[in-house]
Amino acid sequence: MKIGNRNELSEALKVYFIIGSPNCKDNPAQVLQEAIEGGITLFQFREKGTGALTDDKKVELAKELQKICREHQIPFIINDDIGLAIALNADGVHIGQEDEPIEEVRKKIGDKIIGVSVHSYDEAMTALEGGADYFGIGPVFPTKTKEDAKPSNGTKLIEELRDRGLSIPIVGIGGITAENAGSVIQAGADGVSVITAISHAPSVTVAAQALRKSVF
Ligand code: FQP
Ligand code: MG
Repeated sequence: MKIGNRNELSEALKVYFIIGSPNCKDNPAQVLQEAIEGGITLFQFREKGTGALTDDKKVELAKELQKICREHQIPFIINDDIGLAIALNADGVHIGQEDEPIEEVRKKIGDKIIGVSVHSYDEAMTALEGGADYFGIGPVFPTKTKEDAKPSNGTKLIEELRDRGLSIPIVGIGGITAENAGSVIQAGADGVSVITAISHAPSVTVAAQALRKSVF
C-alpha cells in the first residue's frame, strides 16, 4: 500500500509491528503472517542484534517479508539500511540519531516515508526541518529489546510536542503492551510500535488483535 498523505500515515502507524530474525522464536515469515492476521497496520524490518543476518541472507529475508506485506497491503519500512530500502523499493525507512543525517537520506530516497527517532524537542525540530514524515518516541516504558536503550520517559515528550503545537504523526515505542497502549494514544500519539509484545506472545495473532483493540 502506498501512503499518500499525513492522514493515511497516521492511520498506518496505529499498530506498528517491528521484527528481525533475532526477535522471533518461530520463523519470521510465519510470525509476520500471524501478526497481519491479528491486524497490524504497518511493518518495519529491523535485522539487528545478536545473531542478526547479514549480506545476502538479510536481503533474502527482507524480500520474503516485503512480499508478505505487499500481499496484504501493509506498508514495508526498513530500519537503518537506506541502501536496502532503495534496492527493494521499500515504502520507507526509519532512522535514529546515530544513523545517516535526514537531509542525506531524503536526497537518496525521494518521497518515500522517513521516520525519525527523537528524544527531545530540539531533536524533533531538527528532524522536522529535515523533512521527517513521522517520529518514533521512546522508550515510553522500560524495555529489554534494545541493548543501548535510554531510561524510559513515559509519555512526557509526546505530550510536550503536542502542547507545543506539532502535528506530525507520532508513534510511541518501548515496553508497550495492550494494557498500557491506551495511555500512549491518550498522550497524543497516533499509534504504538512493538516488537516483543507481539513476537514473543504465546499467540502472535491474539497479541496483535489485543493491541489493535487497545488503540482503535
Ligand atoms: N522508533 C521506531 C518506530 N523504530 C525504531 N527502530 C526506533 C524508534 C529506534 O535508530 P534507533 O531507532 O534509535 O535505533 P535502532 O536502529 O537500533 O532501532 F517509530 F518506527 F517505531
Ligand atoms: Mg537506527
